[in-house]
Amino acid sequence: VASLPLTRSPTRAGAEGARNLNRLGDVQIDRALEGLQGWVREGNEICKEYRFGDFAQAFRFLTGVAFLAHGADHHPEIWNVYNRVRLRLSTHDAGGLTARDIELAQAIEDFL
Ligand code: H2B
Repeated sequence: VASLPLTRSPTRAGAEGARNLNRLGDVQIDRALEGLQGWVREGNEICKEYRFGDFAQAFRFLTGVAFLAHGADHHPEIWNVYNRVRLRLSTHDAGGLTARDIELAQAIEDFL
């Protein structure tokens, strides 16, 4: 494919500079999830399933997620069938959940 027109947003947390790879504890994760509607914890990941009106809406959402992920240099596992989207987030470099996962999930919710 030709170059993607994805530009990095300098305002996005985690885009540049020192990377926080401190794993969050169970209590911190539970507290963070209270503010993230529909997100659930599954082991070392947080996940959410979205349902849209049709494929175009689902993929419009995913296109926005791609920009957010690229800007944050943090990338969800993405699953899509027609109007359904599932996102899973984990910090592979840390072997668990970190603030980067929570921040990207929050940015995705803000964009929704
Ligand atoms: N995304 C996710 N979800 N977890 C990571 O640990 C991660 C990432 N690491 N995106 C980043 C990229 C790292 O591998 C690169 C080198 O910045």
